[in-house]
Amino acid sequence: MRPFLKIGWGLLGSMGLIAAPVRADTVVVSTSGFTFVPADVTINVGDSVDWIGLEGGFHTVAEVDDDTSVTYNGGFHSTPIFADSFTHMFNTPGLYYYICEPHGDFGMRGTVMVNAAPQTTALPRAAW
Ligand SMILES: [Cu+2]
Repeated sequence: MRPFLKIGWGLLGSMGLIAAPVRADTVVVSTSGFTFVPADVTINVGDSVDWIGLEGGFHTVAEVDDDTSVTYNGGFHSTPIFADSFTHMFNTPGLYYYICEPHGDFGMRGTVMVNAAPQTTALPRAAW
């Protein structure tokens, strides 16, 4: 690439006109006793949460409506029920609450905060 072009692209990038590619991440949540660790995570749209340590279904992951509910609401749910781990990709921003069904009454619950995708700026047409 010619030096002028390198400077040109670098200038556009430094002006915030070129957005870096957004990479999907996976956050791992494990279990310790009757708690999820960490219980509350924050991710971006398109990221996944991988729950591990479900001990063959001894613990489960089931979405509920709020931080007091212990009733599965039809959202994400660990499958198969006897799994050791469960991964779910979040494609809609929002705050999600979940419980471990056998231990929800013991306070085994957590949240996933899903932030909207960062704004990207369209590359303007070249003026030269
Ligand atoms: Cu549990």
